[in-house]
Amino acid sequence: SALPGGIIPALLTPVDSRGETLRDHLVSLLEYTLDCGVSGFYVGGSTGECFLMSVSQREEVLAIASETVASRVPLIAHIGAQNVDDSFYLAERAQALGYRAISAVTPYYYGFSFQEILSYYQELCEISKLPMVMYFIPALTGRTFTSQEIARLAAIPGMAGIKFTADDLFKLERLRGQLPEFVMYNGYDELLLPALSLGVNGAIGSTYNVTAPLAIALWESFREGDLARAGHLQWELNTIIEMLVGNNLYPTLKDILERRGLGGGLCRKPFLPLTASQKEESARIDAHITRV
Ligand code: NAY
Repeated sequence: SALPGGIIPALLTPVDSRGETLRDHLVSLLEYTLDCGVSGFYVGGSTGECFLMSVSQREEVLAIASETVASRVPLIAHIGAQNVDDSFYLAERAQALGYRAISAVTPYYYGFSFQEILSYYQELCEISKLPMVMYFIPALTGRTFTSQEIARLAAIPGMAGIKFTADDLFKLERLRGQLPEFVMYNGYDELLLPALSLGVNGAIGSTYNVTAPLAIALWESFREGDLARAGHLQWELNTIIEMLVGNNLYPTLKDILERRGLGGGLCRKPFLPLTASQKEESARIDAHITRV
């Protein structure tokens, strides 16, 4: 039924030095963020390192998340893959595992035509009973779309929403007005408050794995009309995000979880472990978050 709104972490995948998923660490991260009051999880996206994983590793993470969360909040499975058969397979698994929705990154690398991308989503939406959230991240796919093209994709039966990971807020605003029923998720945590003011339904982001209480407080301040407090919280969050992004984002998020005793583990290759000086910076960032 309904897609979740509110603050939704793009779930990290803790792994060991051989790239195997650390189940206990993943469970701790899920329980910790649930305690913070998040509204759902986006499982197996960019932050989950899906493009560095085998299909069976991705399936395993989808299964651990659904078993652990056990319907306490809705889950969205990112099933996009370069091999279409893998996407179809993961979409089926997501449905069997009780996911609320599937999501797929827009096909990338080969410079596909709009028609090719349209038929990719049409086919996925036909084979899956779950609603689809298209994952728009032009900075990483190298493929952007006009708001007219996004509106055509939104008209596919079963296409229920978009994860808008772009900083073109004019485009976001135009889409919001054009597609009042379409579920829109903000994808750049840096822009949470401006995106909220333009009417997004929720926010999916990597940094919420370690800043969920602050992001939820921002969300609630906005809802209560306390824009001064919401603006202050965005400023606090952006100071943290700037530090995180400057220190190698995903390994730093995981290192912070390790420091909190939640076990973030490592990232898959070719990500490198943090250097000694990056670890010192990570400790400073964690201390800073705790102070805010
Ligand atoms: C994903 O699929 O995990 C996401 O895209 C979540 C959105 C994040 N984008 C990426 C590429 O990591 O949270 C953002 C982003 O990390 C954050 O805004 C810092 O720039």
